[in-house]
Amino acid sequence: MTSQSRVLSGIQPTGDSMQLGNYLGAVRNWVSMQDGYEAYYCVVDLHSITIEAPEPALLRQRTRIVAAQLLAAGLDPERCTLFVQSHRPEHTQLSWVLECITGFGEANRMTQFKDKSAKSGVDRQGVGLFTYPILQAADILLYQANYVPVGEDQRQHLELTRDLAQRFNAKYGQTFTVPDAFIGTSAAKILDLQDPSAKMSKSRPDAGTIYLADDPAAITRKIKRAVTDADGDIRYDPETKPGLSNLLAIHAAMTGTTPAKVEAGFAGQGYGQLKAAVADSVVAFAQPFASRTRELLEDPAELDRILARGAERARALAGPTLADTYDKVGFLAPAVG
Ligand code: ATP
Ligand code: LTN
Repeated sequence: MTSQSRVLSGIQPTGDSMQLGNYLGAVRNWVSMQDGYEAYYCVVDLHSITIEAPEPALLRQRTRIVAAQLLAAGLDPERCTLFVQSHRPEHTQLSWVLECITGFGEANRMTQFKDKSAKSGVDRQGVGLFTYPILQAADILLYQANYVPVGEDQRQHLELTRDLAQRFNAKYGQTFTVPDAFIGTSAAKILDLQDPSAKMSKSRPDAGTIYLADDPAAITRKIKRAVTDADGDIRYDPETKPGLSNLLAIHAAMTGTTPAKVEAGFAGQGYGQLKAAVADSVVAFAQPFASRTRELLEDPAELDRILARGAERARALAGPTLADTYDKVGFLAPAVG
């Protein structure tokens, strides 16, 4: 047995495809962390109903789509454990205990709740969105993960997870590994192409979001119409030139270099040339990715088998952590036999 560090991360099956920010900010790192880490990746369907639950058949379909896209992106079920959150009841079972040690004010400080509930208004928002970060903490702590590869927007949720792990450990004795966020650099926050003050997201208007399932013409159109600025200078400066810097960051991530090198390579050229190059680099990835995803989706039974095997493997870690937690809290164990 090796004692490799463990990683765990999750993605919601919201939308009909992942978007470029999911891939560059998180999933790309999931793929590379399969080597050198014991890796657990989860399609967090429970989290995905916190804003609004889609038609049941659509949610099932989206769950398979995300799983297929993760495999198309390079996850290998032989080298990682890929599973669906709702297949493991331990997630909600641990979440309850963590909810009971989370302060109301502490949960209320989560900025994602404020952002996401603004649309419907807090009074009409379901309570699940409020407790969302606590379920996320349960996802992570059940597996004793050391690292959690996520985008920048998840930093605060990881802080809460660490706080809850430390609080529980202090009260009941060592139970949970305290995880670290693993957040990349320039691609950790890909911005909306139409509104560079917001992150790119599946739940924002289409024009600002590149879905990896978009066809080449749509990808090219969205990038050509991306909001930049009027000074015409190709310079990486996320503070004063967020739109343009976002394009440089995307191009750098897609071509395996740094924004500074992309900037240098485009010295003296115009925004049009840069945008054309960015579109080409994204299309070069998205096209084979989309056809691989389609192939995988043609055999849903095989996808379901991969996910079932993943859930079985996940049980080997989640089960003992939950049992230990319940025992420490003092829940009477059911008699055996
Ligand atoms: P939704 O709009 O439904 O909230 P989302 O597109 O924000 O969805 P999630 O499923 O919540 O995506 O996130 C999956 C992973 O992708 C997380 O690690 C998250 O931090 C990362 N991520 C999401 N958007 C971006 C982005 N714009 N840039 C970098 N990383 C991102
Ligand atoms: N909240 C995360 C999704 C998520 C997650 C997790 C990420 C749910 N559970 C556990 C890492 C680890 C988001 O990306 N919005």
